[in-house]
Amino acid sequence: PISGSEEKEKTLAMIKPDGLLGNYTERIKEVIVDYGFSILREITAQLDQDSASSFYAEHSSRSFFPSLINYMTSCKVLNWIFLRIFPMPKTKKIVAFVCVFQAFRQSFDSGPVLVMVLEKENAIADWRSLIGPTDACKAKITHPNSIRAMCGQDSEKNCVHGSDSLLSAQREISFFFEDVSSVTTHRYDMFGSS
Ligand code: RTP
Ligand code: MG
Repeated sequence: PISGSEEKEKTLAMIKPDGLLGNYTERIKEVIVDYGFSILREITAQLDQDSASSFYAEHSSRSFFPSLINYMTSCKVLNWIFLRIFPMPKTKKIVAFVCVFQAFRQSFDSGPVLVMVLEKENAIADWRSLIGPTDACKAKITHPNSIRAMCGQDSEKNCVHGSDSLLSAQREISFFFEDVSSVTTHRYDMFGSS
């Protein structure tokens, strides 16, 4: 039998667009290393509508889904809107400018994400507890030492992601990394049954 204490678990961590834009990457990585995680792999990715929707597929029926997808992707409709404003009559133009303003705000909120595979014993639960609750406003009160309290803004722009179960970790790691299996132990390796 394989002893649990020798197992090292992997989880998927992500620094979301607000975290990258806010220059929190180095601070978050310091916390990661201080807490004994190894950063096995990392990539910067620009999620598009399809990839973000697929990554967060479990939330596709939630009311916050469209907003979540906008937050996680950069705005490609900006040019499209601009090209259509000039021929418009006055009232339509005003509406259009409001849309452009929103799109600008959106494009500043969004951008690439930094995706990492973290490894340690109990990595999934430990990373979740380190990032804190989903709502960064609440995190600032109830979990002031959490990463979301440090860098997040609200219930959506909460700076970081963490897999919430072994199944999610497996799915999410293989979403970004083809060649990383989600749980390894030296013993598994020794017996050749990774
Ligand atoms: P994550 O998956 O990103 O690690 O976050 P989580 O488990 O703490 O929260 P989850 O329920 O899985 O929600 C995924 C992401 O959707 C956005 N969200 N917005 N406006 C809202 O009420 C709301 N609720 C969730 C957040 O960005 C959340 O991290
Ligand atoms: Mg989640």
